Amino acid sequence: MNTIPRDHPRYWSLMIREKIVEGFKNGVVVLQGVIAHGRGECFDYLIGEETIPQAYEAIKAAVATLLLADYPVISVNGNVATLVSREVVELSSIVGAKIEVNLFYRSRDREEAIKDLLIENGAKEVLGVGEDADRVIPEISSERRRVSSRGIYKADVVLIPLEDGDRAEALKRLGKKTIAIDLNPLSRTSRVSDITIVDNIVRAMPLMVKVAREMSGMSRDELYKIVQSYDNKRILSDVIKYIADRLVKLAEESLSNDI
Ligand code: PTJ
Repeated sequence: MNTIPRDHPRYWSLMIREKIVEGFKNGVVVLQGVIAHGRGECFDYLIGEETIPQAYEAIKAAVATLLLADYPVISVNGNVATLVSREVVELSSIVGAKIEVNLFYRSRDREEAIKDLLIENGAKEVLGVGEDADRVIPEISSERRRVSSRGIYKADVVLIPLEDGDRAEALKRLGKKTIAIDLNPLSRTSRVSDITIVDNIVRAMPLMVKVAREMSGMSRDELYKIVQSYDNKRILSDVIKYIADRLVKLAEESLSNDI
């Protein structure tokens, strides 16, 4: 990993890039994942590289949904594994979710590398690797269609960070509740999901772990109330307005700026 000077104004962003590059070198992240990260960075700039109130509201609804679920599953791809394996394991143990590897660019080597990384970070069981991906989601042609009968296939709620739109739609058709983490509020995944957390996964996942710890003592009634009052269409619309307002403000500020 390259050393980034701590006092560099974009230290954190550059460190995250280094993690993605390291994941690529270790065979966890695919080259297309490096590009996808760049798209994410662009949207992160637009929201101001912080967890905005709409994302926080979505996180609370997501955690409540996971805590209420009968059979929740967290779907993990290469980018997710390299950035937040530890948090995936922590969240899964608090909400009682299974962890399943699910890849767009599937290869046996990548499945194993991601499983190893999750196990290194404390996972006891990782589904969706090799023969365990024994079911197929109908109507999807990508490798994302392969799922485990003990995992996503059986799940009532699936957390799908950095997902592609096709599978997000297919999971909905199968009657699953989906929770997306996606910096792009305009993506198909964001629009078809029941709950969309528009935030960088490196901020969203640690926050989900914290919120899950806080909410794990709540009664089912309290959790239901949080889920029932949540409206994803309103949240997405508010996120887009948030970005638009922020850009207008920045444009006005730039007029009075000397640089
Ligand atoms: O590991 P694989 O083989 O499953 O492949 C993973 C990628 C990410 C390459 C694959 O799922 C893919 O092509 O995804 P998309 O369709 O590019 O969608 C990824 C979405 O995640 C985009 O909307 C990005 O803006 C968003 N995104 C990228 N980085 C982050 C992010 N969202 C939250 N946090 C990020 N760090």
